[in-house]
Amino acid sequence: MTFKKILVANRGEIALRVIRTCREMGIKTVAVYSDADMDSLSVKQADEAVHIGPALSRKSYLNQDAVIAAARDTGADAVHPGYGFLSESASFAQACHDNGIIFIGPSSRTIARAGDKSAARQILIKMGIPVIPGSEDVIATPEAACDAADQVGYPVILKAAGGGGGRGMRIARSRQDLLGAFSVASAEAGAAFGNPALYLEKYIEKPRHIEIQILGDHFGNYVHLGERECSIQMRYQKLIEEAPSFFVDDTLREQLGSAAIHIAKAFDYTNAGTMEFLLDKDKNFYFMEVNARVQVEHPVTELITGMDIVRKQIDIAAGKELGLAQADILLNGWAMECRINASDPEDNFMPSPGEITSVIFPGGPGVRLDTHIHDRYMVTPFYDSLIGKLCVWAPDRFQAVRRMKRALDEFEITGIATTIDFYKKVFENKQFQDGNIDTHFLEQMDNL
Ligand code: MV4
Repeated sequence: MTFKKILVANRGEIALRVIRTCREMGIKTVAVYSDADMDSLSVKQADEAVHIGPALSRKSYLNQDAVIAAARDTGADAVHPGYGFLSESASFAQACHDNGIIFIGPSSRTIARAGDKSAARQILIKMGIPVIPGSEDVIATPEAACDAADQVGYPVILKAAGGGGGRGMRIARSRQDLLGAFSVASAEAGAAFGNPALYLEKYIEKPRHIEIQILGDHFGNYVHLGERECSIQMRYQKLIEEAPSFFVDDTLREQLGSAAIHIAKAFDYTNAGTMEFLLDKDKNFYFMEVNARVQVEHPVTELITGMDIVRKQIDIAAGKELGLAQADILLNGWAMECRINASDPEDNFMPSPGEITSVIFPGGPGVRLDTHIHDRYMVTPFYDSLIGKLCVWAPDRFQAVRRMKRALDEFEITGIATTIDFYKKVFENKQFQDGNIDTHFLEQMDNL
């Protein structure tokens, strides 16, 4: 089966990204847009466009009924959710299925199972996949937390059972610390997720965040596409990603890839997915979570494998076999991505919406820019501040760093604040250039 028409249930650079692959595949596209995105490039480049509501996400891009109605009204065979918004909504995936529309992603059941961190943890422990040592389930009292900490040893970290991203997290290096941290973490978790429940884990000092891209089809075939190094984060938001990782050797890559495919099989995972791991300084790895969507940073994997991950997503959703064996996946060269955000590094990375009065894009050998912005584009305050991803490929990391510096120097955006100059500083940093990075790098980087 091949799709005749795909509705792209997203906006901005990822909507454009999906439309581009559809056009190359000869598949008609439907864009959806809110009041704020009426003049967006994805609306211009799609074959059709459907207005789905006001700027507020809840009333447009998160409005499941409006998106399903747009797909039905335009006769779309399938929906590509991109990332964010409805991309990891089990109920949306189910609603697509119930309306005879193919959801380009894992099944609703898989999305639900991957989203239940505590149940996922139990499944993986039974399979012998390394998960971070910690409490089996949520912890009811500070004293129970101390008992769990005595089992795994200090330092420990308290985490919110109701959601990730670091909110409600507290590190404790002693019993005293833990007794004091428990109520604060629980209150923060309750405020952030409406669920004060906490669980506890052994704290991994200065970990690296490494993730493995996998592809799985409906015939039980799986491959992994190597790792992405995602440790350069600010307040748990990824800023710079690269593939491969300076920290991962061939043996570790094979171990991580094999673990990722085992996890995918355990979740009966189909389509593109990412398994996130934390690595300690001794290269021990621990499963953290499944991301059941195409990720922002997928281009760095595409650049070193020569693959089009969105095309593979569409082919798998259309019932095609992977047509790839692990031996076919060759990693060539080095890729890096800088997330260009409309936010001000001089003002605590506060969002900086407004009109782009002029833009000069970088280009030339080994430069890829995934963006929806243009001259006079109005950056809206309603959505994530990501306005583009500047990616480079080069034969090795040293040349990739030099190419990224050259591309950043070419990239000019006026009218709003952006993270471009911040990245110039990072790429001048000796520690970064030497690949000596972990999740605490930015906190420690001098002259931020
Ligand atoms: C951890 C950790 C160390 N030990 N868990 C941050 C948000 C959430 N995804 C999990 N996070 C962490 N969990 C244990 N047991 C360190 C972090 C962490 C982190 C993880 C990935 C990427 C960036 C990070 C930045 C700070 C802390």
